[in-house]
Amino acid sequence: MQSNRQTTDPKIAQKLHDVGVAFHLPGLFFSYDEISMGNVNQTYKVNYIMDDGTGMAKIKSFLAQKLNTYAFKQPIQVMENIEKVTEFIRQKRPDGINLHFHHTDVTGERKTYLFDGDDVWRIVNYVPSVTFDSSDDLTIVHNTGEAFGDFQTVLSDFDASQLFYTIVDFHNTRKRYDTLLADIQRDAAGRVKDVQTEIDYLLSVREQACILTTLYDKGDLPLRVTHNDTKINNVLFDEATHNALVVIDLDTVMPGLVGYDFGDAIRFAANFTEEDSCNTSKTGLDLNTFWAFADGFLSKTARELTDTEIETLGGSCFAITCELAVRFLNDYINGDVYFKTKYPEHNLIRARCQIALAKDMLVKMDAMNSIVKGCAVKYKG
Ligand code: GN1
Ligand code: MG
Repeated sequence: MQSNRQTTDPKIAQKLHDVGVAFHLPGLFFSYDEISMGNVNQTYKVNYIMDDGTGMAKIKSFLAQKLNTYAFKQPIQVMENIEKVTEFIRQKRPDGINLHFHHTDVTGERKTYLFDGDDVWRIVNYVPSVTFDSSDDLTIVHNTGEAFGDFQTVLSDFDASQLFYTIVDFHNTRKRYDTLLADIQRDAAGRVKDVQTEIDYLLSVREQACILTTLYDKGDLPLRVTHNDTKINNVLFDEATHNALVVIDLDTVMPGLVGYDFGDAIRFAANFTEEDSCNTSKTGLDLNTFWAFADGFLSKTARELTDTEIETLGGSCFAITCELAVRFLNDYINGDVYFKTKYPEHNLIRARCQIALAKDMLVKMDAMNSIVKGCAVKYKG
């Protein structure tokens, strides 16, 4: 579940207050909670008191986010993508729960971002909800699969050429490997000598891990509009019914392959352990969770997917898991410059956990492929 940390740092409070003024948030700023979810951006729930229209006070909250401009070098392009995509979804689903990004008019122009000299900020509506980092409840997992499948379906007629590549080659596994190899040569933090086992494993499975990149380069997989960061905690659920409400974290919505979304979701949700567990003897793929997600996802997408796309969904889980192992290991080697870390070996532990998961996926690949095939037949015929 999402964990919020109650803090009262006066500097942060002042900054959030000022950001709220720039975005014309109504009412009186009175408190904030730091939301500790997410490995890249910094998120705060900001709470305002205002008149409820009858002279009584009510509390209304918003989410303020500071974008990580190390990860997102072109934050304006990120916000332009998000504005286009959220507007498109709102027009198609006017009655659904949607994300609304607030505007400034600091320079006479309405913008969904504020550059305050150091950082880029944005404000989005707060949706009362609950999130999950994992779930044993297969209905919740199924709902997550439906939500990400539906996200892709609703954007299937969105013109992908309108979107910037907010992080170029984000899921280009082969380029991720190339970067790892270059950074091993640089050895900026002097850590390569400690991670030879991990490097050796990842290089030994390189071609299998690059399956999506290879098939795309051959022209065998179509480009779609994908979310690209399909962790289960990027879906908001109704607190009471646990129905999925809305998909969040649209920073990486870009043209992509269906396997990116399917593979990343499984890597995160169907692992017996958290993605940064140091107890890798417990790490592995839970086939029940896999089935629940696959059934939900394919119930929304199977009719649109090509046979080749469906055939590569199982392999895409292995690909994206290895890709994340490469990225975590790469960041460890570089001295932890990209992902937020809680302790010095955090990225190495994450990489080891992804490697353990990838190994278990290979053992279970036949079962994964059979489940995908069964779901596809059920929904596609
Ligand atoms: C980052 O921001 P967050 O926590 O949703 C990362 C993803 C990784 C994930 C691993 C822009 O996602 O690619 O899969 O951490 N996002 C970016 O937890 O790099
Ligand atoms: Mg993200």
